Amino acid sequence: MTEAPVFAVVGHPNKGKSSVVATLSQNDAIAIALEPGTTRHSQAYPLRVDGEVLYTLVDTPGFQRPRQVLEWLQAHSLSASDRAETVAAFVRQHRDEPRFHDECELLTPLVEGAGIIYVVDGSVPYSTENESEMTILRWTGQPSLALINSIGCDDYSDDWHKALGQFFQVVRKFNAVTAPFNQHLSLLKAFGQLEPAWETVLDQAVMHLSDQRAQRKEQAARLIATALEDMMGWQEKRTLTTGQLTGTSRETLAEDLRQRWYQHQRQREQSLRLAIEQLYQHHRIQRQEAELAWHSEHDLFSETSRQTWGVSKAYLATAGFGAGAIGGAGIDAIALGSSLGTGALIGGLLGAAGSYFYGDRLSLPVLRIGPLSHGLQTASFGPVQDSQFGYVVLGRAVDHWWQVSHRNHAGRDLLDLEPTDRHWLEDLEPEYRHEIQRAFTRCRKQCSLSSDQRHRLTMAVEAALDTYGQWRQARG
Ligand SMILES: Nc1nc2c(ncn2[C@@H]2O[C@H](COP(=O)(O)OP(=O)(O)OP(=O)(O)O)[C@@H](O)[C@H]2O)c(=O)[nH]1
Ligand SMILES: [Mg+2]
Repeated sequence: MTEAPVFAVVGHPNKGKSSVVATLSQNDAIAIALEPGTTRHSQAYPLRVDGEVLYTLVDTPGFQRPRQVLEWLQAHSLSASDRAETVAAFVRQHRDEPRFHDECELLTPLVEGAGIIYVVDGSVPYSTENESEMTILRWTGQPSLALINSIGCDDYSDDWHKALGQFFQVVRKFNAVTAPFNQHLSLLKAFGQLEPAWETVLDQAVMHLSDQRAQRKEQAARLIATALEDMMGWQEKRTLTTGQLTGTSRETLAEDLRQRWYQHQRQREQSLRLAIEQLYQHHRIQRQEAELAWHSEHDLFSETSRQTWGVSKAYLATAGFGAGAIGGAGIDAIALGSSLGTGALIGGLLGAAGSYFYGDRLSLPVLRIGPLSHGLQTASFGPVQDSQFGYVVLGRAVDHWWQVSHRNHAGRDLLDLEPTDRHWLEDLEPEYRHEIQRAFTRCRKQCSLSSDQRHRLTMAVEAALDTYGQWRQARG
């Protein structure tokens, strides 16, 4: 098989070279910073899929003294035919000279056969200063592509385009932070067309990356479905002796189990988020909501979450489950203390800790005390009595997945999970809506799903991921 291509990402200091490397190699560990001179040494970052290297990006320091280098090259070249060899000779002779350290670092991969990705900032005006470095790069004779990566808001990309077109075979606009995935693929294809030796291997890379993206979505659906099952069926339990039961007030017991139940749910959501982020090779995302930030609007149990992600009665009615299936029935049952078994008790219903559980619109988990057996009784709290909780978890999970799967690895901003809109679910096919609702009801009643039911929920969640993506796209 042909060796995987290597691309050196080169340019002026502080123009987004490392950002391009981070995005194209899907590596968020690469140092990116406001200060010029962040990258001091060349460093190779292979992109692997299933253990196979598809291509390697080399991050490099920026040019420091391009005019002096070009003067040296011009003084030592006899004809156009020896230019690449003259660049190699420059590197050999100046390797240990501190003043040309950065040039030697960045030219070495090119001398060794790497393709060129030249990065400029299209938000600042074109300057002839760049011409020395572009000339040096042309002298290497390597396949070359220029990227206009706009860091600021102004746009001088037309001028850049014209100038770059004089030096590079292909010129593209590519914003390292915001470029969508299909633009990554299109860059690879463009490179394949520049260099026939790389065409097949880059076509395969495009295929592998597309397959990987589809598989990641399937895996994300599985992770979300499993979390939904866990959270909808979760019960906090404690075994008590008769003495303990009479010594502890039921209120205290209910409060204790309830705290644990909430904590579990919050932590489970956090662990789902981490798993999704790892799936997409994002290991350093900072989220706005801190773990257990109970009082913030970002909290799973906040009123904002309910309003954003909960579904309306009308939605459930159209899902074929009638308004009676939600809210009211559960609350009535608790209030009457009926159908909940011996000793059922409402565990600190409303009000405690403020934001808990969506005011009076949802039925709450309740404390249940099982029958006495061999001097022991089991107290349990949960599962949640209402499917609405599942929709809140689902909406938050799908939104988080979308943000992570559309985030480039050059992104360093906080992940902004600002609430959007609840109505996306109304675009989901009815059969999948039914499937989700059915799964929620089963989890509440049976605490878990059979493997077949879990599979069907996963399919429905995957359809929900697609629906959410389309819905976001339609809204720009
Ligand atoms: N908004 C925006 N900012 C960017 C983009 N690319 C780079 N930046 C910012 O520009 C600055 C420099 O980015 P780097 O990727 O470190 O640039 P570099 O060319 O590797 O810099 P040196 O290693 O110092 O030569 C950082 O503050 C980045 O966040 C972009 O596409 N959009
Ligand atoms: Mg850098």
